[in-house]
Amino acid sequence: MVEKKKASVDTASQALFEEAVNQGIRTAFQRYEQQQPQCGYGTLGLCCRHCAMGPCNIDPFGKNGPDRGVCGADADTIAARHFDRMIAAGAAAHSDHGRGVVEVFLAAAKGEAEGYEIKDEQKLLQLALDFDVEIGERDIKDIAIEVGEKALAQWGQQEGEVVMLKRAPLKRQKIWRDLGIWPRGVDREIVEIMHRTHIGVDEDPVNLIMQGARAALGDGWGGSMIATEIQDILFGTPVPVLAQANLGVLKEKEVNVVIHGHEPVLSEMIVAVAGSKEMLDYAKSKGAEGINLGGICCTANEILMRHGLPIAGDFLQQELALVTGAVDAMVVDLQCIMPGLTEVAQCFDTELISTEKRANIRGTTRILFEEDNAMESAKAIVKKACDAFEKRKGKKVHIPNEKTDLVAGFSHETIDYLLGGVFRSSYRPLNDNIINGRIRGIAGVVGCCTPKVTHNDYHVAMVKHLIKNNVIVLQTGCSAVACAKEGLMLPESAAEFAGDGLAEVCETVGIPPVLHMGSCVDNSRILMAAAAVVKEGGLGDDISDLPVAGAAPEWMSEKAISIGHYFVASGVYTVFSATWPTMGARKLTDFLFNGIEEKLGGKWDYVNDPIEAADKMIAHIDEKRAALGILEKKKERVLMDMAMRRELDAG
Ligand code: NFS
Ligand code: SF4
Repeated sequence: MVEKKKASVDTASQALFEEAVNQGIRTAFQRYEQQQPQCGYGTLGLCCRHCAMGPCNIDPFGKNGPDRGVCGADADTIAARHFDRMIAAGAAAHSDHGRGVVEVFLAAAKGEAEGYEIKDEQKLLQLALDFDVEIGERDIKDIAIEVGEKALAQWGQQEGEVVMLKRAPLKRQKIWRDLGIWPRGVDREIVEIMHRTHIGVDEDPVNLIMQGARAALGDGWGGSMIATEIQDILFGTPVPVLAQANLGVLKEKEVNVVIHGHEPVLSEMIVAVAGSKEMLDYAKSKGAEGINLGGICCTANEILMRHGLPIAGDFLQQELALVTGAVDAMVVDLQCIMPGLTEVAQCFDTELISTEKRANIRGTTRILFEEDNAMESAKAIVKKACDAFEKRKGKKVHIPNEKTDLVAGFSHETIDYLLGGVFRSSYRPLNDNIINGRIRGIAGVVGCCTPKVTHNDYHVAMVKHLIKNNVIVLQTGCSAVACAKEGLMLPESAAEFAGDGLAEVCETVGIPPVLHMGSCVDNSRILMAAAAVVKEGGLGDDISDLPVAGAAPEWMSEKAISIGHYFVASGVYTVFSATWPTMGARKLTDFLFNGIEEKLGGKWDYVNDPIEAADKMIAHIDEKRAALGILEKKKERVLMDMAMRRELDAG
């Protein structure tokens, strides 16, 4: 018998997974097993139900089964339409998040949202320049209102160009213009995908994928980037903070409030309220020693980056957090919230509170959250948690010991500042160290976790392999949480895990070899960093010239496909693992993995083994180094050093 794969490489998650099994509680891990075997047509991208003549399947072996749907669509058309709809959904999720943030910002600027204020004026002025808003002697409030209005208009813009893409290198901008894929408006490109993928509209896989690029660019350089910028303006641009990660951050004797989801407009208010004397007194009146906040999913990354609050866990740990029995309230807004949570919460005294009009989850307590009642909602939530604590007090809990220190807060600005120093912040030292070969290249490793592979295994293996080979790693999302738990986000980890060249740079600057850049909308920070490296000079004049690569080794969400596609459309070689959604469509897959590079300079790849995937990223990085004429430098210096060290080790 084949031995069953472990649920997780994270020992805290593995223990809680077993605890759930013992207690007869179902989580995503068991539900995944119950789904086996999963539909082969769906897995290969060969199932279409875009109209009621279907559902239609294509025979993946090209034998006696159908090679076309009822309407005549072939495998490549069907899979391309499906791929585009994933992009549309992902781009919509990020962008709708961005829109929500801009709405709160605008209300705050008008003085209609109590508790919110402008924290980063410098960044507001920067954004004002992007949007051609006059600064002069104007009042900061007036500038903010005009920036907010112009930013909001990006969603509904019908013609012209989404503004933020102008932050990309000029050569990249020309590629987008020449291909006709510069997004006109954030919403428009998403709607156009829905139209073009309706029965009987766009049949050509290449044409479909290029529209996918247009919508994805509207996400990465549009909706997501505006979300990041406005969040920084409202809540502060992240600077380095020390924090902890994993379920060991829960505290038996305190009221544990776990905030799960994505939009910081809610979590920021809860953070503000939970520290108030009023709430602490209330908690104490219920017998608790304090109020302890922790985050799950991207909300975790948001409150970590700006407040140093602990990360309780990643996507696959949301149910396991409840299995500890120690979570008094889990507050959710939207995205990546498993409906399975309610079933788990029912086994405990946990208050499951949903806060979003756009996302009702049956069986939760509804405390709707809007900008004009933010404070009261946050208070009501924390009080509910305290009440739940009173019920939980004295009962057995299963809080694991694991909690790992990490340093986070690496916004694009932080990197700029740390590398260049206070008087001349710049990316020059990074570029120089890439050119001289101490740093071989840069990898963005991002995305979700999925029960399709052992939880966190691929993230950790890939990132360790990359830094060992002197590739500095930038991270966001649940991938960042996985590596934080593993201890890779501490400056000390450079000496332990990184290759000699990278370790030397990290030690000199005092940074970890793996940099936490935030939530998934903050992948826009990685785009900004890439643009800054190009601008700094010496490494070509487009993102596609850089020795960089991207990956999402345990991806599962449609957002991840949108992110991957805007990386590809920005010129980056991007590798996914775990599964690939177009595998049954040969011509389409060949276009995504090869042909698309001719147009966009970046391309997709799928490699299931994380080490092999990392090796392909490194090979790509070396190819780019060779094209820049800097490959040899790396060889002389780093490989000799490593060989020498090996000799020493052997002796
Ligand atoms: Ni990103 Fe954040 Fe995690 Fe995946 Fe979900 S939380 S937006 S989608 S699962 S990384
Ligand atoms: Fe079948 Fe075509 Fe309808 Fe899809 S759109 S379900 S392939 S008939």
